[in-house]
Order: sequence, then structure tokens, then C-alpha cells
Amino acid sequence: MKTVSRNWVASVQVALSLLGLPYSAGTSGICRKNAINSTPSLCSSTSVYMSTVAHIKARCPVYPGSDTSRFPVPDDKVDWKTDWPQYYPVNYTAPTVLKKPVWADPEIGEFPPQFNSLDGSVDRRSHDGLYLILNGKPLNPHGRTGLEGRGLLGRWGPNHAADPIVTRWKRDSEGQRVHHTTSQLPMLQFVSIKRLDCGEWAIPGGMVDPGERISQTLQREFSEEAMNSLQASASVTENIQKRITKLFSSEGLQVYKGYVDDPRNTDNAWMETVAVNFHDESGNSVSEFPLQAGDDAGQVSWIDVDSSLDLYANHLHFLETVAKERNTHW
Ligand code: RP5
Repeated sequence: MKTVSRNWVASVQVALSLLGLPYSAGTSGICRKNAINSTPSLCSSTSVYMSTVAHIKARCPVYPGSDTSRFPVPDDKVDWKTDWPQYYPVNYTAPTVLKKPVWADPEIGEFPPQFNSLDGSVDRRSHDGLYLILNGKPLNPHGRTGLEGRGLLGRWGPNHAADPIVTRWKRDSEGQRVHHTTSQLPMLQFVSIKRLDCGEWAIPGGMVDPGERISQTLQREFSEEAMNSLQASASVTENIQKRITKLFSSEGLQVYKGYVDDPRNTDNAWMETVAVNFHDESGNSVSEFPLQAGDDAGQVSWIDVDSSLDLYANHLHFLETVAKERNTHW
């Protein structure tokens, strides 16, 4: 089995020289993000993005939707720059992906992907800067995951998503804002869905279709997953859509843009997202509609924003930023 870790430093140097960029094992020339729990720094388009962040969910022992175990990767071996000749990641791409649905790439060698570029209508650029290609395959900028191939993800390299965080004030039966007993700060609620694939609560995000604008994805995914717009009658759909369009036309607060610590990530394919908060200040926008789970959501609910929540991937971090920016209970 192949390994990407042998002579890693030499490989990185070769990859960077092909890009015409300098390499330093330190921070020079490398765009870094301090932590998933911190705001990503802006990377210039000529920087190569590598991170020392130890993604956690992307190293979950058993790959989602399968009985395939990842090669265990300890914290100190996540970084590709750490030489680790003993690294033998298992190769797994889900049968659904290998069947070549429209949303998935063919295998490497079967097509000419333009990595780090807008490749026709498929955006293969990372929000975090340039990523490395080794043996024709993109390398996860957050390091080893214990699994090569694409797993459940369709695209080699970044798989782009968008996460709409729809919030409202928590109110009591008289319509007054509720303040948390300890922090004394007003409480927010957000629309959360219970994912059908893993049963975890999550922000109702979804994949950006080729050529689609992020703003379109945010509104479409919220409509499909939380308002079940696909199933509603025409008159109800029109009413819901009007309110949703108005809310999503308001200025959203972008709280995150970058890598997602998603359990589906692999060494060669990973999730990235743009998370945007749309706040129903008066409570008479979408807050008035009964939520209805649709598409790939099992349940949908308004949930209190609180640091003790257990959410999918690193969605809790997105909410933390919302709470801090709006000076509400966390
Ligand atoms: C996460 O997966 C993103 O943050 C987004 O919430 C979600 C998109 O994937 P699907 O829900 O379409 O599977 O990484």
C-alpha cells in the first residue's frame, strides 16, 4: 500500500517548487489557522495552506456509513510535516461515489481535474488558500485522517457547503425576551436539524451545486431541510418562500469560512463551508412558520444556543461566534 508520509518534507518541497513557491518548515510562506475554534486568518492567493490544527471528528475510528476502520492517527502525527513511515491509511471510497453520480468526480486518472482552480463550473479552490497535490491527489490541509480515497465525498479536494444559521430571540409566553439565569444575557434560539445519516443535531447546511452562488445555497438548503419546501402545497410554499427570501436578503453575518472538521473527511477529500447568520429580530419572519423536516433531515427544531450543545462536525464553533458577535448567552 502506498504511503504519502515517506520523505514528506522532500515531497512538499517538490510540490511547492512546482507551484513556484518557497517552502519553510516554519511559518514563512505558509498560511496558518490557529485553531478550528478561532477565526480563520485571510490567506493571500499565493500562499499554500497547511495547518497544525488537529482535526478530531475527521479521525473518528470507524468511517461513517461503513464498517471501515481508519488507520489510527495520534495528535502528534496529524501534521503531514511530521515524518511517519509507518503510516498506512486504509483506502476507501463509498460504492455510491464509485457509481459516478452527477455530484461526484471520476477516479484520479480518469479525468483531468484542475485543482486549486475554478474547473468549469466545479470550484476546486479552497477557502483557505492553495492545497498540495501529491501523486496526483489533493492533500487534506489539516493533515492525516487515517483514510485515503474519497469516502462518502464526491469531489477530490474541497467539497463546498453552505450553512444557514437562522436565529431568533428566546421569548416567554408574554413575548418578553428570556435572559439566562446565570449569565443574565438574552438567549438566542437557532433552527437545527437532526441529520438522518448519523442522528446528530446540526445546522441545516448543504452542498453548493456547481455554478451556484453561496447565497442561493443558503436559502435553498434552509427551505428544503427546515421548511420542507419540497413537499408543501403551492400556496404555502409561496408564502414560506416570500418570508425566507426576505430574511435571506437581509444582511447576513458571516461567522465562518473554511475547513469543516467533518467525520466524512479523508486524506484526499474534505468539507469546507461558509456559515452565515440570519437573525429574525422581531420574531415575525420565519419564526412564525411551523418547522417541518425535509430532504435529509429527520427532525427540525428551534434549539437554545448554549455552549453545552453537542452538534455535528464543528458547528458548535459557528454558533459560538454568533453568540459572541451578538453579545448573547453562550
Ligand atoms: C458539513 O456538512 C457542512 O458544515 C454542512 O452542514 C454539511 C453539508 O453536507 P450535507 O448535509 O449535504 O451532507 O460539513
